[in-house]
Amino acid sequence: MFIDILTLFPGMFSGPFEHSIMGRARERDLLEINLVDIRDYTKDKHSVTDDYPYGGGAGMVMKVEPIFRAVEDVKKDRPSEVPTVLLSPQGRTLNQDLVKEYSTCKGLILICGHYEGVDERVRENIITDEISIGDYVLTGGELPAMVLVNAVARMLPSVLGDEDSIKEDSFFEGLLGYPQYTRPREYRGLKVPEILLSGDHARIKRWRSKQALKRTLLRRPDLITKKKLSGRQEKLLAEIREELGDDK
Ligand code: 9D3
Repeated sequence: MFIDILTLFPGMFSGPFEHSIMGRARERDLLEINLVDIRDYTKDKHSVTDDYPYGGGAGMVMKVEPIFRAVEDVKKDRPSEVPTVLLSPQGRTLNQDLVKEYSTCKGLILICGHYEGVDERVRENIITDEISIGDYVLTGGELPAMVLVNAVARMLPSVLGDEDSIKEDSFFEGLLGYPQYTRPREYRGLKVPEILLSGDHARIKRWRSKQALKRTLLRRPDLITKKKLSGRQEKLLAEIREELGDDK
C-alpha cells in the first residue's frame, strides 16, 4: 500500500514511522510512505502556503494552489481510485470499521490541515473523505494522520507477524480487553487469578470472554448495544447481569 502524506511539517513524521510495527511494515514493502512538503508546490519567491481569510477573522487559511498542485503530482503515480482524505476537526470520526476499509485500499492520499483550515475549494474539488480522530482540539492534521497510518498499518496482512493475535482480535472484536498478567505469579502478596495458571485453555477462554464482556458492559455499554453477540456471549452476558444484580 502507498500512502502519500501532504503536509507543511514533514519533519514531524520522522521518528514515529521508523519504529516497531510500522518500521516492519515498511521494511517488508507492505507499506510505502511518501511525505510531500506542500511548500515545494508554491511558486512565489517566499513560498507562501497560507493567507488571510476572505471576509476577515482570526487566523490563516491554507492556500488552494499548492495543495491542488501537490495532489495532482502524487496522483500521476497512483491508481485513480485512491481516497483523498483531509484530516480535519469537521470530519467524521475515525473508527475501526473505517480503518479496516482503508487497509484494503491500494493507496491513500492524506492531506494535513493546519492553521484555521484549508480553502473550501480544496474540500469541494479534491477531497473524497474528511476525517477527525475525535472531539478535542489539536493544532493540525499531522498527529491525526500518524494515528490513521498506524491503525491502517497494523491491519495489513502479515504486518503483525503473529496471525494468532489477529484471530484473537476478531474473536474479541468490538469489546474492551480482558485483564492480563505476567510473571511473577505473586508480587507483594498480589496474586494472579488461579484460573490463568490452571492450563485449562477452554476455561481460560471462557473466563477471558466473560471478563471482556463485563468490562465492556460497565465501561462502554454503547459497544454492547452495537455489537451482535454470539449465543455464547449472550449467555455469559446474562450471567454477568445476574451477578451484578440486574441494574445494568
Ligand atoms: C473553531 C474552528 N475550529 C475548527 C473546529 C478551528 C480549528 C481547530 C483545530 C481548526 C483547525 C484545527 C486543527 N486540527 C486539525 O487539523 C485536526 C484535528 C483535531 O484538531 N482534532 C481531532 N482530529 C483532527 S483531524 C485534524
